[in-house]
Amino acid sequence: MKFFIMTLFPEMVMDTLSTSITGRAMDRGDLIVEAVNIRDYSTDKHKSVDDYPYGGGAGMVMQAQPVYDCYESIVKRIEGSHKCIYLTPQGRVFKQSIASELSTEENLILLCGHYEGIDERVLEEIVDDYISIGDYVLTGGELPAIVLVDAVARLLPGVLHNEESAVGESFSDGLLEYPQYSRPEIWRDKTVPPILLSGDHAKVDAWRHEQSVIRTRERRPDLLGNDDLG
Ligand code: 4F9
Repeated sequence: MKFFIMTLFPEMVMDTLSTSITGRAMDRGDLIVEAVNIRDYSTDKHKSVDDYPYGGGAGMVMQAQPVYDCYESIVKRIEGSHKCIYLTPQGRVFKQSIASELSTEENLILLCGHYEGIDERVLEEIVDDYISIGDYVLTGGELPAIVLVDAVARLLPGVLHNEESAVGESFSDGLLEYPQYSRPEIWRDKTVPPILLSGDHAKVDAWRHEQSVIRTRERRPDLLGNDDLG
């Protein structure tokens, strides 16, 4: 899968995604990320990309022209299918099932806004999907884009080495993950649950599933369709 990220801060996106697992996946070619600087498409002599909002009000609005020309330059280079996503608090709220749905796309173009927003007319022309990563306002769409790429990338073939690690985890079955333990067997007088030392894999699996259900009921009852701890 290839991600194109339309942004005014390409180094913010590339520096972050070049770190750790996503960075190694990029080095291997299992994940391709290209940040495209919207400012490079400004036709203004001062390379400006924003202007005052019609109707007045605080802040600046990203202009349609550089965003549209940036988008067009990307689409021209894409061979297969693509989908353009604008990261905005006004979108559908991102969750694991959306990451899973997006992981089947050939090319994703992510649009990161800044200032008070982007001229509505270019959004109408190019955006296929509006996605929020939660009900809060950030200074721009870059962090949400990074979150989306990370969540989708780890579902792609080859990105995680352990084939099981993207399967038996939180949310893949709608439950939170069970508690984990590692050495030493006793730490500050706290022991490891004895069943994990038993070597009985069936019993370990049953215990872990039970812990996932208990933990989900306690911490995220909404995931079980409950609003309270009933
Ligand atoms: C985008 C916040 C997606 C949450 C973009 C300011 C944003 C955001 N989810 N906030 N620009």
